[in-house]
Amino acid sequence: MAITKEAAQNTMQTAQHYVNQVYETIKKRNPGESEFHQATKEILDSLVPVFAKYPKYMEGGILERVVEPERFIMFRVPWVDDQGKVQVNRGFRVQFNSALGPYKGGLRFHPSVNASIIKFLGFEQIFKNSLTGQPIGGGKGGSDFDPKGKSDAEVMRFTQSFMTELARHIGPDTDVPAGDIGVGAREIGYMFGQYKRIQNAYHAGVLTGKGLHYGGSLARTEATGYGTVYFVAEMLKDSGLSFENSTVVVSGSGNVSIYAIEKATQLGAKVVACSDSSGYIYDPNGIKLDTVKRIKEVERKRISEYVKEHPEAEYTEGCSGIWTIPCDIALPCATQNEINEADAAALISNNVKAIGEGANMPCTLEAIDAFLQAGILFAPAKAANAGGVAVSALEMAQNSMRVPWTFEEVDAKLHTIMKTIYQNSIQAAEEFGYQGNLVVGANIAGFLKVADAMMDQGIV
Ligand code: NDP
Ligand code: 2IT
Repeated sequence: MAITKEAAQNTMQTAQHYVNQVYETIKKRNPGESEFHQATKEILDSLVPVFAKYPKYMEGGILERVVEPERFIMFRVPWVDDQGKVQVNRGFRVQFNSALGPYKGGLRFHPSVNASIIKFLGFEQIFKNSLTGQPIGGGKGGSDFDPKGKSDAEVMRFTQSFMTELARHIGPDTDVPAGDIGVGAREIGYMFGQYKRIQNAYHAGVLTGKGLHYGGSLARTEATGYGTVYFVAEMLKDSGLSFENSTVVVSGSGNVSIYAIEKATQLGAKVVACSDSSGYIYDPNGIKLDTVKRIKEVERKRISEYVKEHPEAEYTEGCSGIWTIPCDIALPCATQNEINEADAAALISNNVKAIGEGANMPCTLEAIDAFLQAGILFAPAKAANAGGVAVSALEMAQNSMRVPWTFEEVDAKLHTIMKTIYQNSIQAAEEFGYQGNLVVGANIAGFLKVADAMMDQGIV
């Protein structure tokens, strides 16, 4: 017995040593890329029990290959603003892993975009896409272009220039971009028009998140937010809890936030707060979503406008104060690292019961540890927000068949996919001795499928 225990300890040590070595190489090869380091660290650490149990995954350089993008593209995006001045932005596309299908992942337009952010998002996308069970590899892209304050004409000229370069790298069977922060239906429309013009062919499946009148899927707009709530509802159910009569705080007021608020409200929750990058609103009677939709989706204004119409609500400048509002369920749906250790402590001291990551990597590693230590239910991003890309894959399927499905059909498939991701993550966590830990479970379940496909396909 003692020998077996010692042997088990040795295999864990060997696995940990191997993972540490790979992580050191990542840091050396990608200096200063803190977001990429953070995303790889979380996944690598949770794979230690996999390498200990199945040493075959340490052979064949699976891990060394999976952390190195198959291709990283960076390009100049010149365009002319409304004053006639030449502007130059930087464009990116990381084609990270194609073991399971064409590269798939969104495009982000935000001034903070750089190589580190694109790589962290692309790396996460590999395992998220694997979890969906759909045939899609992992990719991501974007630009440091800031859509805020730009006219429609400027956004069109920028996106056309961006697509003029990107077009040569993508295709319905090669790489299929979609939206992310700063990229919604308007930008996808301009990009699709430019791609079609360059190719002189109607490749409907080259982009997802398209408008409904030219190949978009019903329920894609709602998919990420709805999917996050479906996933959290499954997690709550296992602990005898639900959204009904709960108080919810959602950060952000963009695509993911709006539809997370909508579904949580439909399930009987009261959502009392949401935000944008300037500040947050608190409405003790529950957020009026129609007002938020009009302000953010139509008028493209600041969330502070809300209190002009609803004087019972309060607006507070600055972002992180939102996590001091008492709630049962917190859904961070804005951006990376928006919940740090202090924010986590505030939520825990207010007796939060569950966290659902709608955004990508919204919690720091320290915040995640704090939630897990405190026994708070925690739904990690790559599982909880996978509904968006899952319905993107359903959009690709409909484009290939040239047959659209109804809203109800797509929504039902989304619901099933989210339940399956939850079950697979719970089971993987249990198999490897981390019962109830969805962070470890999702990482392992996502990794194993990619690793098996990579083994089958040889050293490429
Ligand atoms: P949107 O551009 O529609 O909305 C983003 C929201 O977050 C806005 O309210 C924005 O405020 C706020 N925000 C953005 N950056 C910051 C920042 N640095 N600090 C504070 N607030 C910020 O993007 P999405 O809703 O599409 O994306 C939100 C998150 O969800 C991202 O992490 C994205 O990667 C992730 N995600 C998106 C999916 C999708 O299908 N769209 C799928 C899966 C994940 P403001 O209006 O002031 O800019
Ligand atoms: O982070 C994400 O999963 C997305 N932005 C959606 C990607 C997609 O291809 O739909």
